[in-house]
Amino acid sequence: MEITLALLKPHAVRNVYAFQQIQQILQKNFKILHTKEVHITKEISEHFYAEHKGKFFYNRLVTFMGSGPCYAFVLQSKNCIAKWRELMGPTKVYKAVYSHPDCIRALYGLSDTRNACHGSDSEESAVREISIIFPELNKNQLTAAES
Ligand code: RTP
Ligand code: MG
Repeated sequence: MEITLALLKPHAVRNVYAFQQIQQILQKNFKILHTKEVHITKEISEHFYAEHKGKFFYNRLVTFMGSGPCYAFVLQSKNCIAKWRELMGPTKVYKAVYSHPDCIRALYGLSDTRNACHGSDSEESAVREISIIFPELNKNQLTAAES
């Protein structure tokens, strides 16, 4: 079993229809171990997206993530990292629309940055990102959920 972090970004949480549709997709495909509404402060966002520091979209991304509440989910299933990223679709919304018109980012993304959702890209990122967003969970619990 694998675990991953899914984050619904501010504009997708504000859009009630998008929020309900994405939640249904999550419930259908994964066991939801933890969920909460989270306000991602500038400090949390800078830590979370440290790998992108210096890129042209970094400031825009950090500002956007703090523009309203996000919704976070710890998901569990076989291959859930790849499965959730497949359901999200390509990072860039214009590519998503052309190549995977049914994916979440094609349906609810607004721009390359406001692309509706986030998913961890590896087991290491999943544990790191879950610890940032859910600091109240202890790392041993997370590692146990992965086995
Ligand atoms: P994520 O980390 O959010 O699951 O998405 P990802 O792996 O598909 O994309 P990544 O390259 O890690 O980028 C992280 C987030 O930065 C924003 N971004 N904006 N050209 C742009 O304006 C641009 N490129 C990336 C997106 O919000 C992306 O999800
Ligand atoms: Mg990424």
